[in-house]
Amino acid sequence: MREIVIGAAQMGAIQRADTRESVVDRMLILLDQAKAAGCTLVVYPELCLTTFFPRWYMEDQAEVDTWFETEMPNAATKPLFDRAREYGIAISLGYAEKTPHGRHFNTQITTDRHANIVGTYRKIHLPGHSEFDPNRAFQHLEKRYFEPGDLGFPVFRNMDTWMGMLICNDRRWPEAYRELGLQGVELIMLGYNTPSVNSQNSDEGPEMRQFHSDLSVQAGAYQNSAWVVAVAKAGDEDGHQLNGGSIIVSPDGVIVQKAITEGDELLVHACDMDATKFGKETIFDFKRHRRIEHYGRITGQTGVIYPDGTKG
Ligand code: CDV
Repeated sequence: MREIVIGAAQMGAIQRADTRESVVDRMLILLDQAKAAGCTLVVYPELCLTTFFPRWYMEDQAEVDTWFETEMPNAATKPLFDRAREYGIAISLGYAEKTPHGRHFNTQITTDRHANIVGTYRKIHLPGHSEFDPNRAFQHLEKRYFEPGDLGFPVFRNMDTWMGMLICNDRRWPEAYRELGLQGVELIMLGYNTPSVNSQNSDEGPEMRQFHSDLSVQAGAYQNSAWVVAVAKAGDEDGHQLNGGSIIVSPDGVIVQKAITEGDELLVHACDMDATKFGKETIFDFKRHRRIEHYGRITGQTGVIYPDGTKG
């Protein structure tokens, strides 16, 4: 048995005016709760240090850059790293990263139990658009503020486990999980900010959005026989509602923990990494059952091409 007691640290709303320091104070409270519950790993959401700023249209790059971190840890997050080290708890969190070369990524990092960063992932599937769209109920400008991740889908060894990360929209893409699955991933950590209503279809509300989220995460877990921890930033951010519904999913695809609020809330589950073995050695033993000679379109083609040659 290789057990990791995992805390999924859902976070409630962060308003545009909230400081990073006030957010880190909330993250420290969740970390204290995780320590009391015996957690050795805590997962925080996507872009968890600020409000979900891609909903705001900005033209001034200097203003955009105020939402980004140029180093990690930094002055605001150092208390989190210090306490995580003191507690011996590994942490995973998402933030907007500006690199020394001036590149902008939607990033998640994971530390070991000594607060050393041992894994970095930069979001590959960026949803939304890059210019102001008057036809949407609200904006989703990730394509404007970030470039697609340049690190692929790394899997790294931490806490005697093969770990990987995804970020929000990535969870809807089976290719993303499979990239991790093909590296033997046992634990996938992901954070999300999912607006409760589709900006292009007001009929798609919170229940359907939660269904799609759960469906994607459960399928990704089952089909790769891995634990998946999916953690929301939720609640009302300056009048914009985000879904909660954070979950911890077993390698069978079963939800073993689910958030019941849309605020700061810690889910705890003792996850046995050896529980990933059965699926990986039987129905999803990739080396025996995959048929890559028939999968050429997966990497050779982006959009739909119908059999008559017309493009979708
Ligand atoms: N932050 C996200 O990536 N949000 C998307 C929304 C726009 C659909 C998501 O997949 O939840």
